[in-house]
Amino acid sequence: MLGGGVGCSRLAVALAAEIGPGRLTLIINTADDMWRYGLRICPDLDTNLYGLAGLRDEARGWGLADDTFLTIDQLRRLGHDTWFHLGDRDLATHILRTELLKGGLALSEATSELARRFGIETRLLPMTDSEVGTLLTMSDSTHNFQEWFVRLGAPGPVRQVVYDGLDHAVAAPGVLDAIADADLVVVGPSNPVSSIEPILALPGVRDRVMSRRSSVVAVTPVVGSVEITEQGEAHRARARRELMGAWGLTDSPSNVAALYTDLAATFVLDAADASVASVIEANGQSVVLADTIVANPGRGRRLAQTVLACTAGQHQRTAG
Ligand code: FO1
Repeated sequence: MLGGGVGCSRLAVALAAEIGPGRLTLIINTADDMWRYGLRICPDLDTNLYGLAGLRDEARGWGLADDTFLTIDQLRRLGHDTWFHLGDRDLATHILRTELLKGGLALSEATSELARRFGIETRLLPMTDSEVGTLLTMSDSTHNFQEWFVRLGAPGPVRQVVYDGLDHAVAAPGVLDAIADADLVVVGPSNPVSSIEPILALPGVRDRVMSRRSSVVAVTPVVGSVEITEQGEAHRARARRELMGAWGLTDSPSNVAALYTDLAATFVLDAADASVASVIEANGQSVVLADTIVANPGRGRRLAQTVLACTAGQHQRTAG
């Protein structure tokens, strides 16, 4: 599965439980990584690491459950602008990763070492070993992704999205082979602009996914017909709306499906949005309807089963 943070992670946990953790490979976006306090922070890798280890804070969707924020509080007392909240125990992950990187390991090697220490069997691959950033330009300022998303609260309008460093980046070892060898390739329910596109834009990745089109299923990150009540989800939806807007698109399931027409034969659409299924089908994709909001493990299991049924070619438009 290709993906980003919490949406991808929730489905990954369910997929790993269904097929066995050793049979799942995750190719994770690193274009919103950054250096902070001299530490390499990889939010999407961390979210998946903690999710698979059963340690993620479910309410926030990121960081470790039951973490404390004493260090960041003290930094604030000392007059530092602490807009990016690193938990005390979360810091251990960033310290260890940074030590491993400074010791000469590539990010992919440091990530598998972290995964081993967290007791994770699922293969967790960063999309690349190179440092890539996402720069968002507003009318009179440019920000890196975390600054825009966390510090500023994902404001609009965003005029331009640039993946800084992607020109010189290559896919991490194992990424292209994992896509070639998979029984099923899942484009996860992640932000198409900030999480999926940076992965696809790496040399060879888009072509490799396209070559597997009949075995590729994309899961919608957008549920248009259900009101969002959860604060974190609302924040992520606002960011997606702005970033889709930067691409000249409204944030709708059919627009996301259209981005993946050449890549994925099947699109998993939320059953609440069934009315747009025919629009997607007219574009040449099979639509599978499912409950895509993974609000609890039971719903995750059902979505994972629906996604996995796509391997068996059960492409029927039924609620999963
Ligand atoms: N998200 C926030 O909304 N506020 C934070 O202070 C914050 C800190 C943070 C620290 C470590 C980490 O791994 C993730 C963190 N996130 C935080 C989540 C992150 O900003 C985004 O959810 C992802 O980058 C988008 O996928």
